[in-house]
Amino acid sequence: MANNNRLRTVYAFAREMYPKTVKTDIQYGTAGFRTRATDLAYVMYRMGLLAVLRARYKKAVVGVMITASHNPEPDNGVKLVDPHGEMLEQSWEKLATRIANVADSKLQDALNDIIKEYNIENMNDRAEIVVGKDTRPSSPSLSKAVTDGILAMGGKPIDYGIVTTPQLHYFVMCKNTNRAYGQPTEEGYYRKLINAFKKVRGDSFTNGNYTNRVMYDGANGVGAKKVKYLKEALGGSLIVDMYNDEIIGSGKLNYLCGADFVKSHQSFPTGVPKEANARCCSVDGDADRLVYYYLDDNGKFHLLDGDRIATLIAAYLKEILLKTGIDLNLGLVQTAYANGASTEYITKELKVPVACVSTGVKHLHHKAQEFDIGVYFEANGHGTVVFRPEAKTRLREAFQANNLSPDQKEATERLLNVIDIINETVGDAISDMLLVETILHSKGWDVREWEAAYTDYPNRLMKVVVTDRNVITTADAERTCVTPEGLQNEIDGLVAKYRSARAFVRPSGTENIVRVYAEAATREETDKLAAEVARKVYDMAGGCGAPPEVPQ
Ligand code: NG1
Ligand code: ZN
Repeated sequence: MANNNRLRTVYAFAREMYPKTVKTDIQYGTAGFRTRATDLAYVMYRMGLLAVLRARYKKAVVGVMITASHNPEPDNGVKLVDPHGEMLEQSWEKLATRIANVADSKLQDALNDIIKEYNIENMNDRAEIVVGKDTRPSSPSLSKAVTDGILAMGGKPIDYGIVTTPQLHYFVMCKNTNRAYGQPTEEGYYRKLINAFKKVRGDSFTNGNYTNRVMYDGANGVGAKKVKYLKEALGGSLIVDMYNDEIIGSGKLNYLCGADFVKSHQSFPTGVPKEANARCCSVDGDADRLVYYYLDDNGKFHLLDGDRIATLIAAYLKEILLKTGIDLNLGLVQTAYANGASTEYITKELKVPVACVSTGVKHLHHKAQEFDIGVYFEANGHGTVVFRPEAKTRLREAFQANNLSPDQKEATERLLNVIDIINETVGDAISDMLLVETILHSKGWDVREWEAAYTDYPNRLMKVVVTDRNVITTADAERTCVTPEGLQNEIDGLVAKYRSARAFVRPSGTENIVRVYAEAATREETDKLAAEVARKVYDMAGGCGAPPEVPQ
């Protein structure tokens, strides 16, 4: 009975304040719901409702983040965060899609179905829901819609205001581990990361060719806002020169800057001074992606993307692990978008096992958890390191026991501190930057020495607009195209014409397009292969608009 009253209130709110305004269906994709902010109020309200059911079902705190990451300012989006700070479990993504799309009059029934299916009995629990948002002008009103949904369902919203996506994941994890992971406050987050960073760095801020200054492109978003606090707390240990930190609502969020722009255009962002060989980095609009880059003496742009960050971290962790003498296994997880040269370097030079999984952080995160220490990165700069809880316990116990040599003890202490620099819940641009800076400092490397590990194969990413992207299905971590029938054969034939070539196609999970990726020995061959594959997709998978042009 109490349930029915509750759900009647939920429906009344929905009808009066957050009516469904869009007829077409929306899908919980790779990164939650993402579309024009003006179309999202009812979706936000409904995600507030669902978050409370999820929290009651898991008997834990869950999170809701309002952001559209690297998308332009008029867009916004929402994603749910599970109790250990991970992305929402896949089976609930389907429920999210269902709840977002039912008619107002069917909302009550749809919620009741979930309550019954998952046997959610504690409908009076004031489940805590942690809410955060990025700097978009649309975020405050959308956050209010989420909060209204939480309240209507009888939950307790905890509003963290403007935070980065990874900060929100961290807060959820802290709350559910009874603060063992850290204090669930922004101050607690900075304190944990910076204390560990300073301990590893010690008193000497420079080393060899490493200088303690980095040029930071904040994408005019939350990543810029938050680094202001970080800068102060870092003191002289790392000087972060900040650029692209325009105020909220300037319309410049992610515009010609930020990690996605730098990676996908493979070019220098606007707003950052062009200084030869200066180490620069960019974050995206919610600060969960990071890429590094520099301009050489001739003004040529060099990108150090997620693959480079992953290899740097894996090599460093392998080295310390060896010094500790503690037998833990280390692995690296990539997607098919990882540059082939990075995969060869990791397997052949570093001799670290590599796994390849489908696009989307949840796939990488889960695979990485199969190792004692799992490093994962998407080429676009989203990634982190996860440590198996037993592995952390073994390191702590070994450190406390008195049977390690001084070198082993030093290495174990260092590794334990490095773990605290890392946000294990999800890729975190701020934490990843502190980790990269720690490693470069420890190696005494400038950005060119970091880049010297291997040479990327030229690569090209293209988009093909088709009527229905779902006609493309794939297997083998997206590297083989299963349908339309015959397309993979055609791709194989094209790839065979070029040296050291590779290409694959897959439907995007965030845009209504098919993505084409190609790699080959030279830039010309790569561009030609990518265009030829794109043309095949256009011809065989229902392309629309102008066909992709193939260079002769
Ligand atoms: P889709 O649109 O499914 O390719 C893109 C990125 C993913 C991931 C998501 C979420 C590429 C090729 N794809 O997914 O890696 O970051 O966005 O933001 O970069
Ligand atoms: Zn992002």
